Amino acid sequence: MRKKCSKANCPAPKGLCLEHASNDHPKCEHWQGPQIGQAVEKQKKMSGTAQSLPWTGEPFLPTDIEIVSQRSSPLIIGMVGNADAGKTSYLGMLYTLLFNGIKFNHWSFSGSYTLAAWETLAQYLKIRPNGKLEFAPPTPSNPDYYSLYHLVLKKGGVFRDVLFADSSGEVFKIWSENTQDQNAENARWIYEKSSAFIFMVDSVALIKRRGAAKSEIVQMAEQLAANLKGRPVAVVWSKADEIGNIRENIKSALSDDLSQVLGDSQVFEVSNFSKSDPDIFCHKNNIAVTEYLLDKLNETKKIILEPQIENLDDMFLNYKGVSGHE
Ligand SMILES: Nc1nc2c(ncn2[C@@H]2O[C@H](COP(=O)(O)OP(=O)(O)OP(=O)(O)O)[C@@H](O)[C@H]2O)c(=O)[nH]1
Ligand SMILES: [Mg+2]
Repeated sequence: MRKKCSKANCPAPKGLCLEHASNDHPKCEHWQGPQIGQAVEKQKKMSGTAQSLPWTGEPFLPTDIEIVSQRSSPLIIGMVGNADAGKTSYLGMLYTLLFNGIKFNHWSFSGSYTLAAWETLAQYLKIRPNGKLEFAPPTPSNPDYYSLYHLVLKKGGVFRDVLFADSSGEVFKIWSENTQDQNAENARWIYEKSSAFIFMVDSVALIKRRGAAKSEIVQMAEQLAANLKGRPVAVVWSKADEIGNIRENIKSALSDDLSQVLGDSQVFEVSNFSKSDPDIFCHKNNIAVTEYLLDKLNETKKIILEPQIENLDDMFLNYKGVSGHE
C-alpha cells in the first residue's frame, strides 16, 4: 500500500496538506500506509530466517530499482505531459493490450515485478455495466511521489528490464516553468534518469483551450529538449478519437513547433477508445509507441572512425579509393 492522505473530505488542494508545509506532509497524522520500500523492510524483519520476496507487485520507487538492476541497467521511459494529457491511461492501455495477446513486432513480454500495479491501471479501463470507461484518478502531485511500472521484454536471447516512470502533469508543468522548483523533484528525477521519453500532447486540451494549451505544450517540449543529449522521444497525440476536432491552424502550427523543438522524434496518434476492432489508434499505435522507443534504444550506434592523418604529403595515407570517396 502506498501512503496517502486518509482524512475524509480534506479541503486541501491536491498535493498540499492543511496541517504541514508542502514537504512536511508525511508528518501529518492522516498520512497513512507504508511506502513500498518500508513495506519491504518490514516484510524482511517479520520473516526472520525465512526467505521473503523482495517485491510486492506494487509500483517501484527509485529505491526498488536495484531489484532489477543486477541483470543490466534497466531502461527508464519517462512519461511527460501536462495534467490530464493521458499518461496514466496510456500505461493502462499498454498493459491491457499486452495482456490480451497483442504483441510487439520484435519484443516479447517476459514478466513484471509490478503486476499488481499494472492490473490496477488496467482495471480502470474496463468497460462498466453502463457501457462507460472509468479512468484512473489524477496521479498525485506531491514532489516525492514516484510510480515506476516494470516490464521484462525479450528480443532474440536478450532480456531488457524496462521501467515506465509515471508522474503528475501538475508537477511536470511546474518543472517546465522552472526546473529547479522545489515542488518538481520527481519530474527532475525522471528527466535525469530516463533513457527515452513519451511526450503526451492532449488533443482535447487543444480543442478546449486552443492557443493557451498549445503554448503550455511547446514550453514543456522546449524544456524536454533543453538537455536531451540524443535520448529518443515519441511525440504522442493522445485522445486521437477527438483529433479531427482540433482547429487545423492550431494543429499544424503545433506540429511545426514540435518538430522544430524535438527534431526527428517520431509522431503517433493514440486513443483508449476503439471505434473498430482492430482500431489503429487504440490497438496498433499504443503498442507502436513503446516499440519505437525500445528499437531506438536497442540500435547499435554506428561509430565512424576517421583516421587523423598527420602527414598531408603522404600519397599512401591520403589515398581515398578510386572514386576519391572510399
Ligand atoms: N477522448 C478521450 N479522453 C481520454 C482518453 N484517455 C483518457 N482520456 C481522458 O483524459 C483524462 C486524463 O487521463 P489520464 O491518463 O489520467 O491523464 P494523466 O496525464 O495521467 O493526468 P495526470 O495524472 O493528472 O497528470 C481521463 O480521466 C479521461 O477522461 C482517450 O483516449 N480519449
Ligand atoms: Mg496520471
